[in-house]
Amino acid sequence: MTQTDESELIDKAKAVLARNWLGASTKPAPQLYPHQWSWDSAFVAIGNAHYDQKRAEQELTTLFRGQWANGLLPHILFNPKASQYFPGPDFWQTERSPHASRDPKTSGIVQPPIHATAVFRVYHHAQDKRQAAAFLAELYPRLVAWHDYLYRERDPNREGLVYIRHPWESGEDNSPVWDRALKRMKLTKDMVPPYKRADTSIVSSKDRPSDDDYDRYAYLVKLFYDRDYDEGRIRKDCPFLIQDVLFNSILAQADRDLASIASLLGKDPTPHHEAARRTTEAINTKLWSKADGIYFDFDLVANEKIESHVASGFAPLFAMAPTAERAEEIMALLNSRHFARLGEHAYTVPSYDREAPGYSPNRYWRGPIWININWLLFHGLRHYGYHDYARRVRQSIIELPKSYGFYEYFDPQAGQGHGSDSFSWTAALLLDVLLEEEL
Ligand code: 2M8
Repeated sequence: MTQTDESELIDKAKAVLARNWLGASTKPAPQLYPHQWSWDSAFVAIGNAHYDQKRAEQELTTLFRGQWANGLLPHILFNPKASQYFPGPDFWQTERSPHASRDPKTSGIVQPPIHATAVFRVYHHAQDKRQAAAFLAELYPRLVAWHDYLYRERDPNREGLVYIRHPWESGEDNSPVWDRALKRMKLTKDMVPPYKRADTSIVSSKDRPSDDDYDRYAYLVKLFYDRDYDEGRIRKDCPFLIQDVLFNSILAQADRDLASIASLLGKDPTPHHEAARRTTEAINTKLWSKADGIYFDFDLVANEKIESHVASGFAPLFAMAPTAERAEEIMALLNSRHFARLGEHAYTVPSYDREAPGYSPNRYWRGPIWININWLLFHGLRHYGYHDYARRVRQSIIELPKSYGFYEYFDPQAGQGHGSDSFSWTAALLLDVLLEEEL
């Protein structure tokens, strides 16, 4: 890529983020996602950090305004000016919880906890370190409360692994990993609260989850508000409780970044290092499959591993969990016809095994490439010294939006974009890899 091409691409990516700016935070996409989403905002801040410190900080401080009194960081902060999204604030009924934020209104579930990592990166890139230190001091107690919430409420057996209780909490909503748990829910009409989808009038229904899945998503939300968002009661009755590889890998790295933040503030980093150690150890002991060379989620209701080959099963690389020997076993599967072989003409990394039944190059989280998963794997691969593969993943992060537009996800063979155009984290993470030093 020439310098001119590169600076044009950078300008285009910045324009996507500028277009999606809501005044104090960034929406993930112009129409499909009109509110503030939790992990999207963290990725956006990681991109912004390279050229607009103030905006990067504001993105995250705005997000934490929606934090609940018990530490829960909600997955959506609702934009009162936008109504075209299901489920909106009325559906969530979070006012039933004594802990919920009243203003802004929020959802009642969470998303992968990449926030401490984002906060640390914003500090790292800051030009004005005094301002950035004040930002760290403001967010540190909130991040601590967030991680405390996860370990206190979502890890009842103190295993070091936290559970998710809704596919939306994974961030990978329509992943095949949830299929069995969702099918297990036998629903009758009266169990599903009335609702109307908004997504399929904006993007193709071929790319999105099915109506049956949406019934289950809605049913779970009802189960939460019927129990006033009391985690003990939810845990007792919820048919969907899963220890997710991606969520816990992100948490382990975030614990480490929280430790770095604590040290910068002159506080004791030890508890955060200890949390990271316990979580990585539990990922390695409970979630690893030696036979397959990948990590599997664990279903706490069925008490079994979910043996599905998804790209986020490689996410422990990002958490630096595997030994070097285990990383070799992972590479044997990643660098194969199941995902993407080095030297073969395909973009990396498809979200689902290309040889698995149900693989689709265009259906939401069932095969297409997602830039955020690529970004996590890129960092993991680089850490383990797989530079050729890491370079290839980095190239996909750049090439796909450059050739096909700033889409939400991409076909691994054809490259074509799907879902929403002008998608924020695609732009933000492209900016991050372009503006970071070259490999
Ligand atoms: C998608 O999820 C939302 C629900 O949270 C949806 O489908 O309506 C996911 O890709 C999720 O990871 C992402 O944060 C969100 C906004 O980009 O969209």
